Amino acid sequence: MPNEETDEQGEIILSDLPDDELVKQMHDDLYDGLAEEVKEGTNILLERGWKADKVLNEALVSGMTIVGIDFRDGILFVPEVLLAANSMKAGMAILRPILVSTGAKPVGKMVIGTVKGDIHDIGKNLVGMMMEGAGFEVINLGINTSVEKYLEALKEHRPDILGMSALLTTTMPYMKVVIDMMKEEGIRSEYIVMVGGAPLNEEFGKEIGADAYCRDAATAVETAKRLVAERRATA
Ligand code: B1M
Repeated sequence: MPNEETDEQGEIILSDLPDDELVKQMHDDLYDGLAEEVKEGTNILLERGWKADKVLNEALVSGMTIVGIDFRDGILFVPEVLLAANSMKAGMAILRPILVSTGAKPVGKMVIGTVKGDIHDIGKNLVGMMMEGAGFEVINLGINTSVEKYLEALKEHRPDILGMSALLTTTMPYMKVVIDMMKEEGIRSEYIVMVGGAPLNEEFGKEIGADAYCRDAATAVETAKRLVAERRATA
């Protein structure tokens, strides 16, 4: 028998759920890798007047945190996590135009990429999106970025900031490889270097010679604005 929130086939009708249950259902759908359902839920919350960053944090990022815990504990495996990641990206694609819409002229330029050996890109893309939303021009180099590719991009685009992301303890040392090569080439002081990713911390950022470690996308935006303003004031 269908109840108030299910249809004839017993499927849940997302639009009939109150906000809190819809968010929980979206966490389940993300966990199960159901991209269409995650997209539908994202649209429903926006139609109900939710701000894009609230949908992002409460429905998508929190859902991915649950996936991360079960991945760590060996309950979920790579194929399932890939499906979950794709569902998250499907929701993010809807939020992207809203998060980045800004008529202002660029307040600065950033080149960002996930370091060599690492294919995690959700957090890096989120940082890129939020930076664009704050008025920065962002050149996204993608994943598995070699030192050569970073340096080429710096020469080609002449950004204010180089952003690097790493999600693995085995790939985070590569950030130092890039910074050391910038020093070797005598170009380190021309750029602000910002780093981020779940296994990093403030101390690691200092140790490798970055200008800032950013724990999340919002911190990255605040830090970028502050450091660019400081640099321009002393130029
Ligand atoms: Co992977 N993975 N994964 N994974 N994965 C982690 C990172 C892990 C913590 C899971 C776990 O064990 N709990 C673990 C790493 C352990 C460690 O080294 N400490 C892990 C592992 C082990 C692996 C593999 C080795 C698994 C295997 O093959 N056995 C493998 C590695 C592949 C490789 O890269 N070579 C692997 C593969 C994968 C998938 C492909 C299945 C998939 C990635 C899909 C994709 O990205 N397109 C995946 C996923 C999805 C995860 C988890 C579950 C989620 C990551 C994520 O997207 N988080 C992750 C567990 C976790 O982190 N809880 C895990 C959501 C995102 C919004 O947050 O990326 O932290 P985050 O970004 C934040 C901040 O960190 C910060 O701002 C972002 C937004 O607020 N930030 C920056 C990030 N980058 C920044 C750059 C900046 C500033 C801020 O620059 C200025």
